[in-house]
Amino acid sequence: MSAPGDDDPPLEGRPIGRRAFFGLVGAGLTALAWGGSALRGVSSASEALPAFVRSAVPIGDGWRIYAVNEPYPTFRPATWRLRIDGLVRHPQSLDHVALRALPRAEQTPDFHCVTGWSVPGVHWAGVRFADLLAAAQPLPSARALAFVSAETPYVDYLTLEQAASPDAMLAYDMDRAPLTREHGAPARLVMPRMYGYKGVKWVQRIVVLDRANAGYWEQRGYDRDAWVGDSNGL
Ligand SMILES: Nc1nc2c(c(=O)[nH]1)N[C@H]1C(S)=C(S)[C@@H](COP(=O)(O)O)O[C@H]1N2
Ligand SMILES: [Mo]
Repeated sequence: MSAPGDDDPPLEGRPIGRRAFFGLVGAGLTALAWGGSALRGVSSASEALPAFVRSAVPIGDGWRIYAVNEPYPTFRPATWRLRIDGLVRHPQSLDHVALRALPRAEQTPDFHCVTGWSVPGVHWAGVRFADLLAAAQPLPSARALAFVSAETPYVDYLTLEQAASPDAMLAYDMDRAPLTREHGAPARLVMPRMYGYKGVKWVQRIVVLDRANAGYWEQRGYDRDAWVGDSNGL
C-alpha cells in the first residue's frame, strides 16, 4: 500500500437499515432503493501495462490495484468453486454458473481506499448475502462471516448484521463486465460504506463463524470495520 493520504474522503452515512439477518425476505431486500447506473470503460492503456507497473501507479480511471502476494490468483472457470462452510447445516460448493444463477443485485456506490484515493460511481452486480447463504442454512450460533481470498493470507470478516445490510454483496461484475483478474475475478466482497480493505478480492471460501476476527489490514493497524470517514487512516 502507498503512504496514507492526508485528505480522507468526507464522512458518509453511518450504517443504515440493520435488521435481523435471517428474518429478511426477498421483497424487503429488493424494495430498497439502489443507486443509479454509471457506465465506465476500462482504460485500455492501463490494461496493456505489465502487472508490476499497474500495482505501482494509478491505472487511469482512479483505481490502484492492490495485492499482498503476487502473482494474482487465476480464475479457471472449469474448476473454480466458492465454498460456503463452517457453522452451516448444508455446506455449499458453487461453481460460477450457480453463483450467477442466484438472485442478482446491483448498485453504484463510490469506492474509497483508506489511503486517500476514491473512484466515484462504480457499478457492481452480484449476490446479497441473504440469498447467497440461504441454501447453506447458517446455524443459530452463527454470528459472522470470514471471506477467504485465493490470495493467501488475505482474509477479512463481517458480522452477520453487517453482511445483512442492503449494500453488502459478493460482486461478480464491475462496471457491467465480469471482474477482471486484477480486480478479483471471479468474486469480491463489496461493502461500500467501509474502506476498500474490507473488500476481499478473489474470494474462494466463506466460512460462517460464531464471531468476527481482525482482517488482514486490521491486524496490521487499521481500524476494525473501518466505516468510511471513521478510520484512523494510519
Ligand atoms: N485479496 C486481496 N484483496 C484486497 C486487497 C489485497 O491486497 N488483496 N487490497 C484491498 C484494498 S486495501 C483495496 S483499497 C482494494 C483495492 O481494490 P482494487 O485492487 O480492485 O483497486 O482491494 C482490497 N482487497
Ligand atoms: Mo485500500
